[in-house]
Amino acid sequence: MLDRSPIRTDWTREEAETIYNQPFMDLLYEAHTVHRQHFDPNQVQKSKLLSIKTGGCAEDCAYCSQSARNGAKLSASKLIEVERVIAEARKAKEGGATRYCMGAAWRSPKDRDMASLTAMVEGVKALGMETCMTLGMLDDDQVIQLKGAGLDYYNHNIDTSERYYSEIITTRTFADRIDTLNRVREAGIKVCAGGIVGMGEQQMDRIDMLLALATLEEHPDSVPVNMLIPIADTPLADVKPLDPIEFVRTIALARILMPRSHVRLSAGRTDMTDELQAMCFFAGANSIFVGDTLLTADNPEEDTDTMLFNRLGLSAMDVGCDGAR
Ligand code: SAM
Ligand code: DTB
Ligand code: SF4
Repeated sequence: MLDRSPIRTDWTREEAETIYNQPFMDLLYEAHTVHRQHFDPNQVQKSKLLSIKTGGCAEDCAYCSQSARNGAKLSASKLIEVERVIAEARKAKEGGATRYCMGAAWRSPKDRDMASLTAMVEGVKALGMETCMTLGMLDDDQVIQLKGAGLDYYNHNIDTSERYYSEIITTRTFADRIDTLNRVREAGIKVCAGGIVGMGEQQMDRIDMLLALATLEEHPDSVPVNMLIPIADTPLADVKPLDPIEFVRTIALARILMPRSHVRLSAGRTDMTDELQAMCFFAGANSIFVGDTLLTADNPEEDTDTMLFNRLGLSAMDVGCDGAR
């Protein structure tokens, strides 16, 4: 019997594979047991996303609508005004979101953008919300400035396994992503790091992606698991959809390997049934993005999520309460 109860960063490939491939009912039972040890299973955190700079990105991520190198037709915008960000965050708070996540289609921020970015963090924090940003790779000085403004979380996904990485992105390396994650953690900003599944990867890539996160010096505080949203005209537009059971297995493995992290059921919920989402919550997902748009793609309408929460007896986690037991 494997010892699975403590928080571990020394998981092996064999252990992760054994967990992932066990009979589905055993896997669900194990994941839910771990989940209950650390969280209230009836609480799900709600985060709201805003694209603060859309399109025209220099990177070539094969899944993304915002890459200037993909054939996608999204036009590039400038960084939006600080006041607009704060006004949108206020609306999100009124709608029940406790964390506000601001995303930019950049390889990395320019130094001239830092004053606006820090003002956004300060303004959103002043509303009593947790702040999160996702801006691409950061250098030491940028990390220090964001920490100084009070940024709570930085989202930076490793997206897939190291092996599959170059099939998906060629303009940066897996190691570049890990460097930024280490810099963010060392500065004392909480780390949000996950990836995307359903990009034509093998099962071992899903396992290795989660293993890479679970064997970092510290587990990320949040682990978004995105189901690929196929975007027309991108290289992954016609990839074969992932078996939903494999998706639930991925969520369950994330929960078991990283018991105290918020596992976020992220992109792709518009194509998921209520039953599939319920199974993901049972397997340990306890965070979602709310609002009808993610960064550029669709997300379920607020009413749809309210109905889902009511059907399942779920409630939203409060800010300041991370839900952990
Ligand atoms: N440019 C920054 C970066 O890449 O780190 C931040 C924004 S980027 C859009 C944030 C994350 O969204 C990506 O790392 C990826 O995991 C996810 N994402 C982007 N397009 C997606 C898609 N079509 N389906 C699912 N997830 C997607
Ligand atoms: C994450 O892992 N998923 C969110 C958030 N972090 C920034 C983004 C999902 C983007 C989905 C595609 C789009 O909206 O363009
Ligand atoms: Fe740019 Fe981020 Fe999209 Fe990659 S995922 S193309 S870095 S916006």
